[in-house]
Amino acid sequence: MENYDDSIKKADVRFMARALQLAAHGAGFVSPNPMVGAVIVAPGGRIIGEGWHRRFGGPHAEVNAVDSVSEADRGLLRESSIYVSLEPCSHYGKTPPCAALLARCGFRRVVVACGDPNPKVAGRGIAMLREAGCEVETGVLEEEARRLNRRFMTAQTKGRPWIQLKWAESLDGFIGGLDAGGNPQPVRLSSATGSVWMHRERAMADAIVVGSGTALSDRPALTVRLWPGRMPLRVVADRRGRVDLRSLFPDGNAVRIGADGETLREAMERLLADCGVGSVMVEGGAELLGAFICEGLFDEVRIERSPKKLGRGVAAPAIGCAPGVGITEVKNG
Ligand code: AOF
Ligand code: ZN
Repeated sequence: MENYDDSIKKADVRFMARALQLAAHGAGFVSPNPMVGAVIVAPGGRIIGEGWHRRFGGPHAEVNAVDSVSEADRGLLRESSIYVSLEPCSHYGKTPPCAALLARCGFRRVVVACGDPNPKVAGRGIAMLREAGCEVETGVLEEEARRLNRRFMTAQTKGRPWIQLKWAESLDGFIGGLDAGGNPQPVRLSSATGSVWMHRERAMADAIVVGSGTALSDRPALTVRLWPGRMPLRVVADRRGRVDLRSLFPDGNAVRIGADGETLREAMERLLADCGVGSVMVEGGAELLGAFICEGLFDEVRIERSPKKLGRGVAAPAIGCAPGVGITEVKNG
C-alpha cells in the first residue's frame, strides 16, 4: 500500500505540474520577467484558486490566484496549500511582495518549484514565509520550472541575455544563395511550419539580432506575424554604421550594436542592463552567427535542414559540439 508521504509527494507533483501549465500562458507577454503560475488547494485536494503572471508589470501569479478564490472559499485559505512555480518575491518592484501576501493569507503550506535568483529575492521570499510560520517545501518539479524560465534564469545569473542561434541550411550546407555577381542572395530554405516556429520564438525573445549584411540584403521586417505576442526589439550588429535604421524600421523599435569597437559580449551585457533585454534570437547572417559561436556566446541552437540542394552559396556556420547547449536539428522534407 502507498504510504502517506508518497501520496503527498504525488499530489505535490500533480499540483505543481498544473502551476507550470498556468505559468506557460504568460509566454510572450511577461519577459524579461519569469513565467509564474500558482494553484491554491484546500484540504481534501480541491483547487479553490488559480492564477498566473499575465503581463510584464502586472500582478504576480500569487495575487491573481488569491483574487480568484470565491467568497465562499475565502475562509479555507488558512488551511490551504499554495503551489507556486517560482519562489514568491520579497521585494517592492512594480508590485508589492508576494511572500507578505501569502503570509497575511495564512497559508498552512507553501510549495515552491525553484528559487528566484533575482538578487532582490534570492531566498528572502522563502525565509519570510518560514518566519511567518508557513511550512515551506521547495524543489518540486524544479528542473521543469528552471527549463521553462531558462531565459530569465540566465539573464539573472550571467548578466547577459539568453542567446538562441537559428538558421535553415540546405542539404549541401548553405544558408543562402549567390547571385550571378557572387553576392549573397536570400533563398527560402525553411518550411511553413519552420516559419510558424520562428514567429513563436520571436514572440518569446526580447530582441532579434541580425548582421548589417543581412539587414541590407534581405531588408527583413523582423516582426511577429504568425503567433500572438509582443514585438521584440530589433538589434543590428553594424560596426561601420552602414544601415539606416530609421528607413529600415520606421516604427523606431531598433538599436545598433558594435560601434566604437564594442564586442558582442559587451553589446549583450549592455542590451540587458540598458534595455531590459533578457533573451535574444540571432537570425543571421552566417558571419554574425559564426562570431557568436566563436565567442562561445550562445545557449541554444536550432538548425532546420532542408532537402534542397543549392550547389553553391553562403556556407552555414559550423557548430561542432557544444557541451551543455541544446542543439536541435529539424528536417523539413
Ligand atoms: C513572484 N511571482 O508571478 C513573478 C515574480 O517588477 P515586478 O514587481 O513585477 O517584479 C519582477 C520580479 O519579481 C522578477 O524579476 C522576479 O524576480 C519576480 N517575479 N515573482 O513572486 C510572479 N513574476
Ligand atoms: Zn511576487
